Amino acid sequence: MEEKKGFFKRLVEGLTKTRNNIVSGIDSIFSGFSSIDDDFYDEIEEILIMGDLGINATTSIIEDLKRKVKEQHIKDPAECKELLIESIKEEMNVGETAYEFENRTSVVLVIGVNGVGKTTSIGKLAGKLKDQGKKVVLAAADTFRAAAGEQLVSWANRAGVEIISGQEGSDPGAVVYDAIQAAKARHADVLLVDTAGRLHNKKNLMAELGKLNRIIEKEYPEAYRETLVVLDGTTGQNALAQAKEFKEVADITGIILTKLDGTAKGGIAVAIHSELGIPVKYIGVGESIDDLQKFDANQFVNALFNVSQDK
Ligand SMILES: Nc1nc2c(ncn2[C@@H]2O[C@H](COP(=O)(O)OP(=O)(O)OP(=O)(O)O)[C@@H](O)[C@H]2O)c(=O)[nH]1
Ligand SMILES: [Mg+2]
Repeated sequence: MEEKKGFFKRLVEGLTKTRNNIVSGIDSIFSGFSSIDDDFYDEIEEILIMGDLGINATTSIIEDLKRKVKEQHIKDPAECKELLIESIKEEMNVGETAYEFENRTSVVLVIGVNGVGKTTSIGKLAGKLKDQGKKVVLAAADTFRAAAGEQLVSWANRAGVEIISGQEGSDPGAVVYDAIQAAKARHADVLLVDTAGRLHNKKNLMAELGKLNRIIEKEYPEAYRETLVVLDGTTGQNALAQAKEFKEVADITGIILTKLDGTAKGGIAVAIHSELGIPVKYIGVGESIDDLQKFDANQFVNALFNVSQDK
């Protein structure tokens, strides 16, 4: 229980900027309007769009809110807050968000553009899994620059897990191959693969991912597969655009949304669910090893509106 409290508090703190951006505006609408009319809905709509929830999600949330207001014969704008929170939660419901790979022998491929937080997220995830008693191996398949490998080595040390690296400039496929052999030999539970984030054009990205996927399929067919795209939450709509591009070339199974602690654009998590139907599985709310959390839409929206986690 104690741990859970700390966990929710971290999330609430991490989302401070987003909350200030969305919620203070919303609250002033709820208290500023004396009746529920088109202007009232327009103002809410504007706040949600400014909060990076995206046009699709916002439109659908407002429609849902209107329907609820009508059905329940609500007259007082102040009563709409609970309904709005409910509508946002429903918008994010994309079915069961699976963490199946955590309990299987699995390979997790982590992809994303430059600097979004791939390596950091892998380090945090490794620490999390290790704490659950899992045996974790990291593959430093970002061989593009030496510093990338060193960065992952220091995360491996921090998390207390093994790492397989290659020389700078060596073939990422060879690193993945070696890492699979190591994972098998050591009976590892989860193999986390870090990849290079240099801006790929679509063709290169497809070729590279195709190659890694073939190696994994051939050498480790029994492994459960997970492909996570890391997105930098501070980039708002840009993150959404990146996710769309990755979705076109890879079978993405989930999103890690990072840097939510430093941004007012946390609403993008809603847009990703709503527009892509891909679950956000983890969120980064800081730079330390404990700052990666499983994403829970219910908890996220509660933290966003600073309402108690029991709701
Ligand atoms: N505040 C904050 N910073 C983060 C978070 N996740 C990552 N960072 C920081 O973002 C920067 C880039 O993180 P990396 O993990 O190196 O990103 P990357 O995607 O591996 O980058 P490349 O390998 O260069 O493509 C680092 O300074 C991290 O500390 C987060 O959740 N919150
Ligand atoms: Mg990296």
